[in-house]
Amino acid sequence: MADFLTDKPAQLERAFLVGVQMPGMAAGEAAELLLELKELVENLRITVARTELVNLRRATPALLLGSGKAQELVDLAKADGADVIVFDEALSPAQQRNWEKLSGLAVIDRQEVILEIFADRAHTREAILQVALARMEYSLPRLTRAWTHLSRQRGKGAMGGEGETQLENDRRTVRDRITHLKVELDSVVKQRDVQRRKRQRVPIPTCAIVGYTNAGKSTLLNTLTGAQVLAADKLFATLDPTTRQLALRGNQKLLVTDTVGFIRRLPHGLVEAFKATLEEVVVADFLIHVLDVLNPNVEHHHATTLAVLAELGAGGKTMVTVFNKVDAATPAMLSRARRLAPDALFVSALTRIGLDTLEGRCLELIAEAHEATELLVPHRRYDVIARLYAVGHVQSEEQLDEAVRLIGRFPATQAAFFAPFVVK
Ligand SMILES: Nc1nc2c(ncn2[C@@H]2O[C@H](COP(=O)(O)OP(=O)(O)OP(=O)(O)O)[C@@H](O)[C@H]2O)c(=O)[nH]1
Ligand SMILES: [Mg+2]
Repeated sequence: MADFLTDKPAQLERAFLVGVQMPGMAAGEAAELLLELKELVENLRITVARTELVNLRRATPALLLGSGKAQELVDLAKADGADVIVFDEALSPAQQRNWEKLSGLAVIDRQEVILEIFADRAHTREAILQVALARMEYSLPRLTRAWTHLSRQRGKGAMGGEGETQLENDRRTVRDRITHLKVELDSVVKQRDVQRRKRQRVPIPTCAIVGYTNAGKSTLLNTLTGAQVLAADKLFATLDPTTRQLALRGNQKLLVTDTVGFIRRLPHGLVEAFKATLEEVVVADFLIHVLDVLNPNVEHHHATTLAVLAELGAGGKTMVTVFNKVDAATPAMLSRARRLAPDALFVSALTRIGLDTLEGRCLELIAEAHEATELLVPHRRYDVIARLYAVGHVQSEEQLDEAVRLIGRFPATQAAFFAPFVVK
């Protein structure tokens, strides 16, 4: 199949960004989103020539904006030598097509930019398949636009009968590929399931680190567990979940999973495609929500993460909220954060500030989930005691004449094993 879906953005070099303050949007929100769009576009190594913020009173079906305003923007973009116009608002396939016709430039929206970054970052088979699927579904209704590009490349005229046939063929190819990708993805997901079930046979409590992209999730996992996940000052550095074991006080073990970052206006197709990966979030015993205390949009990041979690069906999960990067924060940033989430902890994943407190909080959550139980284990059943130390948490151990008296906790899945020794 033609590579017009993957090649195009790689050729683009200078972008003209348009933010739209839509009716009903909070004041300044579009400006903030536009700044974030600039960062996203620069993450694709595309130079941003200019950003323009448009106040819109009523959206139009053809171009979203009025035609006078549209022409004005096209002139500006051309004067800047831009080869692509990027909208922060989602454009319908027809609007995108109309803009391309009007400007003769490539026209994309935030969703496509995010898809491109994900494609750029995907390295494992599962991530590559997930991103490919999301991109195919995004491009299916937009193929007419791609055909315009193709026909120009091939030096053909405007759409005729031949173009329509070609379009039909392209659509069929894309649909076939979507079906194919889904089947492949299914088998990868099954493998992951097998791995997870293997892990669950040794039932250690689990938690997932979630949060906005670039908050410091991977850095936190690395510092806590000595893992070596790539942590970098770029958006969506992590696409694949990594799980590592953390040994808390009293030899309480905890499995910690780092996950893909969230962002505002995350393409719905991506959330869908990454649902399997994000299963780790849904099955975790509790979540650590990491926020970048330095970021001026931290309130929006907080809300976005909660919204995506709700969409994943993980809205009601027990959660520790953590403001990261306090090593570089000003007092004003700290008090703002405290207002946003009064119960939150303040840490620096980089310099280890507050990590002992975080580990203590994790211990409390594990304790709340599994109540302490009294057990009497005969001396000869040393295996039972060893297992309690391995999969649970022992608060106290007392040697009696005929048995060992233990106060401790174990996961519910192990209840049957320990039941004969539990003191009623
Ligand atoms: N000053 C400071 N910087 C930090 C801290 N923790 C992380 N960072 C920096 O923040 C940037 C992003 O860190 P990551 O750990 O990659 O962030 P992430 O949340 O995993 O990001 P994605 O995988 O892109 O979602 C990196 O440049 C880190 O060095 C911290 O405690 N203090
Ligand atoms: Mg990461």
